[in-house]
This record gives sequence, structure tokens and C-alpha cells, in this order.
Amino acid sequence: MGNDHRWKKQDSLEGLDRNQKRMLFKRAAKARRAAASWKTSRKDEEWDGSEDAPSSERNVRRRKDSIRDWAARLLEQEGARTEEAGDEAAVPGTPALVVSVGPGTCRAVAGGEEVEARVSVEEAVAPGDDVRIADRGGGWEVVEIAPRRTRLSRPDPFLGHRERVIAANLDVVAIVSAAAQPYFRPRLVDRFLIAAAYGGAQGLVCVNKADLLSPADRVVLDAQLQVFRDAGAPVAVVSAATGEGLPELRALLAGKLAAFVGQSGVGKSSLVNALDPSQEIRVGDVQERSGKGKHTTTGSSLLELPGGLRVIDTPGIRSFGLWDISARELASYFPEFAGRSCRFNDCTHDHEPGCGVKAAAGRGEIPEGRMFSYLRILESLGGRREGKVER
Ligand SMILES: Nc1nc2c(ncn2[C@@H]2O[C@H](COP(=O)(O)OP(=O)(O)OP(=O)(O)O)[C@@H](O)[C@H]2O)c(=O)[nH]1
Ligand SMILES: [Mg+2]
Ligand SMILES: [Zn+2]
Repeated sequence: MGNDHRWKKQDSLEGLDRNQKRMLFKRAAKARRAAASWKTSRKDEEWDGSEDAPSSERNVRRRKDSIRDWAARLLEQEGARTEEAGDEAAVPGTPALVVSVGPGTCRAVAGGEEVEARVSVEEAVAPGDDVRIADRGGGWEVVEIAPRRTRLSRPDPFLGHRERVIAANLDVVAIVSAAAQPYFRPRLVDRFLIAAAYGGAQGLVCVNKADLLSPADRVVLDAQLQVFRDAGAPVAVVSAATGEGLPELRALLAGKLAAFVGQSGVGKSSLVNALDPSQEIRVGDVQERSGKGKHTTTGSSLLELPGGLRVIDTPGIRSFGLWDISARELASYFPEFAGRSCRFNDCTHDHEPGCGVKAAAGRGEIPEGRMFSYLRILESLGGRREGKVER
């Protein structure tokens, strides 16, 4: 069975994955809006991405046609059209890999050639997306996005209720920090690890600028990094400047698609350049603006490096919000908490008596920093509805 199989239209709503469902429900909302004689409230157009039903459905249940009905009908119609046109017409266009994204457009590699394609589908694409592109006379356009195997997401910086996919179909999220300049921020690493696990990718903790460390600094850093090893994340200490640790990093990334993420100025682009001397990505001067990075990389791009490495270099960020993680499920992203028993089975490991997690933290079995991160994130999620954005 070829790869094309997954492009074929499914015949039931249940057969669709999360992304396909979301796109279908959006089309359904639009169709319903167009047909409606009554006014639809803005709320009805949104779907929160949950697997079972659009949240909007709950609001419209008493109406004759729910969005779900519309979606089912749309699916049926599309299926009928597909059968008329034959299977081949159902999967038009050329398979391509998205390597970078701009407003309303993306660059995609098809058959070894990089082309610019308009993004006409409603759902935005991300680097790493498998798409189909077609030229219908007005230049290339994206006509289909394959269901994403994995993703790294955050709330949209401007529209917090929208998901922004930073990279798609990645195997590894390489969380790049600097040992110094800018200083190491383990709590930001915690957030990225949660987002990587949420999206189905492996988090890798990568500390660059090892050349700036004194032998004593190295001991301190190593203790900080042990916390992440204990949490199950591979760790790499590297220097783009001296080449230290690069063979180990290369081995961890071989044959994989990895996104390099982290603060500005930590050396993500420098690492890409160091891993492939033929790359000449612009790197910034971290000394300007008081030791903080100054956002040298402005857009993400997917690069093929020698040795079977594929890397998505992303622009630096200052903070990282978590997408679609509820207070209730947060603890499941802390492997150190597993197997601790609490008196209450809905224990938030915060204020409750008889909490096994707090007891373990008190005995030093759970690192203070991780507990701090957990409580900070829990606080930012608390009092909000499940599945809401955390900022
Ligand atoms: N000492 C030292 N400096 C480094 C190292 N790697 C990168 N730098 C310096 O750090 C600065 C920032 O590097 P970039 O590669 O632009 O950082 P970035 O993470 O890509 O930054 P953004 O694109 O803004 O997100 C540059 O001045 C690099 O020369 C390293 O291993 N050691
Ligand atoms: Mg950069
Ligand atoms: Zn507890």
C-alpha cells in the first residue's frame, strides 16, 4: 500500500484524524453560515479540537442542523464527487515538502525542486508538512495537507485561542540553550519538553556555547542537566564555536527531522552552520543589546544537512506558552511524578493533604526546579477551562 493511501477521502467522520476533522468542521461551519437564514454567533464557528465533538455542537444541539450534521453531509458530498471523478482525481497535485512559510505562501520541495506555492487551503501550513501542490493556471498552490504525524505547537501570539504549528512531522524537538550568554533557563526547557511530548516528538536538551564554561561551571551545569536525563530526555552539551559535542549531536539527530528551538542568541543557526559548513545562515551578535539575542533568524526553514540530518531552524522566542494542555493532565508530563500515590485521586499536588508527589519532593526525590515549574504552569492553567490557552 503506497503513501497515497492516506490522502484518500474517508467515508465516515470517525475515520478522520484530528487535523482532517478540524478542516472539515471549518468547511462545515462556513457552509452552514452561507446557508443560514439565522445568525451564527462567532462561537459556533470555532471548534476546540477535541476528539469527540466540536464544542460548537453543544451550543447548537437544539438546532435542526448541527455543525456535525453539516460536516457529515459535506463528507458525503465530497465522497460522491470523488467517486464520479475516479480515485486519481481525488488526490490531485504533486507531493511536496514544505520547507518555509510566509504570509499566504510557502516554499515547498517537489521532485528535488524548490517552488513557491500559494497557501489556498484554510488551514495554515508549517515547515515539515507533507502537502500536495497543483498549478491550475495561476502558479503553484497547496491543495492538500497530509495529516500530521507529530507537531510542535504554541498558542498563536496574536490570536491566543488559535493553534500555531511551529513545525510538523518532526521526530525531535532540539531545545537549544546556551551555557551562558544568554544564561541557561531550565524552566523554559521544561515547557518545551511538555510541548514536544504533547505533539508526539522526542525532546532533546541541547546546551550550546560549552566553550564559555569554566571547569567549575561545567560541574554545576551537569547537575542541572541530570534533572533532564532523569526525566527521560537525551542531553547534548555542544559548542558551535569549537565543535565540541557535535559528533554526539549528529548521532542523536541522524536520519531524523529535528526542529531547533529556543531563545534568541543561543546559537541555533550557528549550530546548523557548524553541522554543515556549506550552510551560510546569518548568525547574530549576541553582545549587542545587553547580552540578549536580537532575533537574527526571522522565519523557520527546513534544511537538509549531510549525514541524513534534516533540521528546521526556527526564530528565537522569549517565552513559550503551552497549547491545549489542561491543569488536570499537566502532571502526566512530569515522569518523576509517576507511581506516587496521593490521598485524593484528583490531587493537583499543590495544597492537598496526603500528597505523594509533595512528599517525594520533600525527600528530594523530585528536583525542586521541576516542582517549581509544575506549580508555576499549574497556576497559569488554573481557573481556566480545560483545553484553554495558558500564557
Ligand atoms: N562562544 C560561543 N558563541 C557562540 C556559539 N554559538 C553561537 N555563538 C554566538 O552566539 C550568537 C548568536 O548566534 P545565532 O546562531 O545567531 O543564534 P540563534 O539562536 O540562531 O538566534 P536567533 O536566530 O535570533 O534565534 C552569535 O554571535 C554567535 O557567534 C558557541 O558555541 N560559542
Ligand atoms: Mg538563528
Ligand atoms: Zn498529589
